[in-house]
Amino acid sequence: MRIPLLSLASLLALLFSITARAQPSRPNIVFIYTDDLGYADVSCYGAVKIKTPHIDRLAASGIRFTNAHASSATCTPSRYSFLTGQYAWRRKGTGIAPGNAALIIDTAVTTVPALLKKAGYTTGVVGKWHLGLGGAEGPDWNGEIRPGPLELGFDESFIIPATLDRVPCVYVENRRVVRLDPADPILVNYNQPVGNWPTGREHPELLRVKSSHGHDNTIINGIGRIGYMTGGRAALWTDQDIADTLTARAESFIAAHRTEPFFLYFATADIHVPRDPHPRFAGKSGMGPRGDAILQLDWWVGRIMATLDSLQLTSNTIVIFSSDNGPVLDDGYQDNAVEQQNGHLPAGTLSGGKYSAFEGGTRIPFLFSWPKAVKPGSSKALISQVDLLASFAALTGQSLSPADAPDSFDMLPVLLGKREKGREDLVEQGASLSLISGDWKYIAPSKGPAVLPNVHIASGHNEQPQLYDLRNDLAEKNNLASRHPERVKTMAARLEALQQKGRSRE
Ligand code: NG6
Ligand code: CA
Repeated sequence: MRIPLLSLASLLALLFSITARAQPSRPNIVFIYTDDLGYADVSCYGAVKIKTPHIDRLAASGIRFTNAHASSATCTPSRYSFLTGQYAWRRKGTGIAPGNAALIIDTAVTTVPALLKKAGYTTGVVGKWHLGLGGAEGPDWNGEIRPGPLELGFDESFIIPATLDRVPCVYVENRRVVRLDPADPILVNYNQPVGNWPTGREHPELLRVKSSHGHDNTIINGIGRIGYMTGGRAALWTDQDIADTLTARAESFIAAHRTEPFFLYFATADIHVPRDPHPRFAGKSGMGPRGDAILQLDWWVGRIMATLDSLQLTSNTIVIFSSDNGPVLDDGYQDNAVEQQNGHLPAGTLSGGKYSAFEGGTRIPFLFSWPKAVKPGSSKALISQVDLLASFAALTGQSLSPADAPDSFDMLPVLLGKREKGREDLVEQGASLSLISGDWKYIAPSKGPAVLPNVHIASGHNEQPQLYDLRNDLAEKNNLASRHPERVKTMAARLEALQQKGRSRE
């Protein structure tokens, strides 16, 4: 039988389209990971006192998740979990890292960038790192700083080593401190003063921003920091320019790799303390520096989106926007965040915030935009940033070995808006460990103050077990543990089993 030429061509076209669809897809991925941004700090999650049009644009073009979580209520463990797909509480040494800590991630484990690199992605990190650098001795600030991001699968790296409020206040590009003059070596110490630069404790008169608690060691740019440093004068960052510097770096990474699939982990410095935004944002929110930092953050997002637009990459780029933990007003500087709150509720109706076991600690904004493949909407599915690794593996057609990302579940269908059901359950790490299972949340008993000193945040500590019905009591006001002893027992046993097993994925 002779097949007419035209139908042969259409048959081939059909076959081609089937194979093309079966291929794993390789959209670009930009993960915008903000610092200390609360669930309701942006207008698309209910803020009314502040407007965040660029972040709202991502919500309008993608899926807005209302039950998404950072895996911890502080920075280092959340970032650890995102990059490794393992709950940080499984590993010692993953608490808030000092600025001279050694790298806390084992270079042998599968990380998000290493996984994506295997799928042909060019990978880059720009922004806050806070996962330690260097071997057991910590980083050699004056030499080659390794291991670090490049040993974990990033092709390029331009980072703030720890936090804005921790020394050394310098950028590290790949394995070197940027603009370091070898004649002026950097010395860092977290236990005792080094050199003779003034400290906030001894010279409060030199401070532009006074400390409210801590932050009274070496003064850099008129701000007292955590830790002591001296040297590296030419390498010091200028706080008010950090947003511009990092955004320019992120933009040039995108532009340089526009013709290949790329993954950019863009970890913003905003809105962590010290909040010292560029003068063009200062005073603009009417809510003090914390609000101004939110405006600056929104601006960064706008710049990234404009870059993608101008390179015609928006349609096939996944942009994920999220935060590493919940909000805090006074995190150690007298910057009027409390006085100028102006009725704004950073965590909305949730209780607690940063450091807390309540939902305010880990329930965060999470937007997933991929115009080419995802219809806009919202989702109540339970998901965590720890799931991104397994989801990216699915996206790029890779399978995980049992040792990889032990707490990460493939949530790709949920992220793409094709499935409503998220995880069965999730462990949250705040002042205590909690388990969310369906509508229920169990907080394991723990000792500690009910309200955290200095930051004035409800901790969630309680020596008795706590059980909340999140469907009717998202604010976790009504402890139902004594009414449902069986449920408490089951959930406590499940949490215990997850701890014992060392993994969540079968
Ligand atoms: C705390 C700091 C706080 C912040 C936090 C880490 C004091 C008194 N408080 O110890 O300011 O730096 O650590 O924040 O020093 S995180 O978002 O990086 O986890
Ligand atoms: Ca943080």
